[in-house]
Parts: sequence; C-alpha cells; structure tokens
Amino acid sequence: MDKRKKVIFSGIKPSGDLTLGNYIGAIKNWVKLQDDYECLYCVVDLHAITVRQEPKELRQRTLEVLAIYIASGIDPQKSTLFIQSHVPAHSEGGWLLNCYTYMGELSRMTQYKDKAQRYGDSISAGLFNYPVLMAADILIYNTDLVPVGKDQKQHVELARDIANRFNNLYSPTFTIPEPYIATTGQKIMDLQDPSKKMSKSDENPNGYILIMDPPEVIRKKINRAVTDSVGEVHYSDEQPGVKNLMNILISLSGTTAEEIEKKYAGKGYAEFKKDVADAIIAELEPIQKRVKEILADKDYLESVYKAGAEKAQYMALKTLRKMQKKIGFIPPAK
Ligand code: ATP
Ligand code: LTN
Repeated sequence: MDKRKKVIFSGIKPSGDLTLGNYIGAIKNWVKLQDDYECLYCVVDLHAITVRQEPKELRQRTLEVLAIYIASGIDPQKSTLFIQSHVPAHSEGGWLLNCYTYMGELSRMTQYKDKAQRYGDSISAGLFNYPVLMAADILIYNTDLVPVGKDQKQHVELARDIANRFNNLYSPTFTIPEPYIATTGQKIMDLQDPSKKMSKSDENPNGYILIMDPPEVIRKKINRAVTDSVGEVHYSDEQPGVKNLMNILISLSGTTAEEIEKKYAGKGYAEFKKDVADAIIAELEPIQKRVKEILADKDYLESVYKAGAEKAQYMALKTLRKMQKKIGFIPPAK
C-alpha cells in the first residue's frame, strides 16, 4: 500500500560553527531517517539573526552548514535541503502564529530565559518570538515528527499547543507534531563545564569540539576535558565529565556503557580519552574532506538549495493559504 510517508522537519541555525553536539544530537540522526520519512532539513538563517551576525560570516556559515548536511550523508535526492529565508512562508506564517501565542507562554521558554540572562537588556524581540517562528517552520509543512536534541523539546511542545489552539478555533488545519528524540547522544555537554550543554555560541572554545576542528585540536580539547579525581571510568551522575565523554563514545562507536567500563577498569583516564579522541577524528575527518569539496563547487550547492526551496515553497504555500483563508483574509485577486 502506498501510504503517505510521515513528514520530518528540522533545522540548525548558522549562528556559529557547528559543534559535535549539533552533529550527534541532530545531523547524525537525521541521516538515518531519510529512507523512511519525507524529510525537510533547513538552514534556519532567520533564526540566526535573533543575535547579531556579521553579514559576511552569516553567508559563509549558511553555505557551510548546508555542505555539512550533505557531507554527513543527507542526500539531496532523498531529502529536501533548503535555506529558510528562501521560503518566505516561514516569516509570514510566523507572523500569523504570533497572534495565536501568549506572552506568558513565551516567557516560560528555558532557552529564552537563559539567553535573556546572558544578554540582559540588549536582547532582541526576535529572541523572545523565536519559538513562534520555529512553530511556523514545523506547522507549515504539516510535520509529523521533529528530530531535535532534548533542549528543543519545550519548543516543539509549544508548536503543538499553538497548532491545537488554531485547529480548535477554526477547523483542523495543522498536523500536531511530535518531538523525536534519539536515545543516544540526547545532550552532549560542555567539555569544560559538564553541567551545561555544548554550544556553538560559547565563549570558551575548549568547551566544544567543532565539526571542522582539525585532528590535533580535537585531541587537545579532549585531553583538557574536565573529569574528576575518582580516576575510574564509570557511567554515573557523580562523574558528569566522564559520563559525557562516554556518551560521545557510545553515540559514535555503538558500544555500551558497560563495555566501556569493563575495558578501562583500573586504567585511569589517559587511554580512555585517547580512544574518545580517536573515535571523534575517525568520524569527522572524512566529513571535513567532503565539506571542503562541496564548498568548492558553488554551482552544485546552488542547484541543491534552489531545488530544495522550490519544493519547500510549494508545500508551505498550501498551508499558508489555508491559514489566511480561515483567519478571514481576502484572497489576492487573480
Ligand atoms: P546555540 O548554542 O547558538 O543556541 P545550538 O548549538 O544549540 O545553538 P542550534 O542550531 O540551536 O544549535 O541546534 C541545532 C540542533 O542541534 C538542535 O536539534 C539541537 O537540539 C541540537 N543540539 C545543539 N547542541 C546540542 C548538544 N550539545 N547536544 C545534543 N544536541 C544538540
Ligand atoms: N530552535 C532550534 C532550531 C530550529 C528548529 C526549527 C529545529 C529552528 N526551527 C524547526 C527543529 C524544527 C534550535 O535552537 N536548535
């Protein structure tokens, strides 16, 4: 039977160089979903400008993120790859949904609260509204599943609330999306402070590993990663630094925590750290090589994001028109 494939949507902001957290928590899982779902993977540049971006860097990074998607195994023949600002329905849908979202809901978003604390008064209204744009991203494609890291679960839940509100107010319009969180590598933590997530906008570069970091830098950062004075490789909340390194190894090599504990019993951390670094390098080196090749072929990249935007626009416009009609807007004259 030819049942409609379920729709998957996800995106990463080109707001900094991508980290191992983005790779393990997002991209690596996306690759696996391509055969079973209709997947749309987006570079969410509209989201990136919620904090100030240097125009030249934003341009470079947007293309680099796209190249990383492809180099990591996302196949433009199977999945729709595009740049968010090329599909204006995201911004338009975002505005409409803003009028169906409460200030109270947005002020409860953890990511907003964290960033508000970090940036103080100079925080943009865009940062506050950001989850509404994300809801539009998801809802205009009638997305069924949203693969994200644990940190984004709250935003997907807000998208569900907004969708239900709109559906109940008018008539069924949106599919109610579900977060789809992979069991391994849900949240990779900062190497210097394992109580916070590894983030590309961190000030301390030793806290994160970049997808494009050269091997010697990866080794240095893993060697410097904060552990503890226990001296035993155990998977325990009391040893958050070691646990994080174990999670990285588990998601990259497919071993289990028990196997790792057994292998390094009585051996301290040096050999364990070396093997973690080896596993990261083995995974990232071929991807880095491909990224460079893809970035050198601008025509190819352009053909990918052009085809992606056309397909996405077609899907998104259908939903946007429905929303406008239900709200009570006069359709434009033909
Ligand atoms: P920033 O730190 O600048 O806010 P970010 O690194 O969180 O950005 P996003 O573009 O917001 O990156 O996230 C893209 C995807 O990567 C999301 O699905 C998010 O859940 C996932 N992700 C980001 N950091 C991690 C992490 N440390 N562990 C697991 N998943 C992560
Ligand atoms: N908010 C997400 C990035 C993002 C996203 C989306 C993820 C924007 N739009 C739609 C999934 C679906 C973040 O900060 N990681």
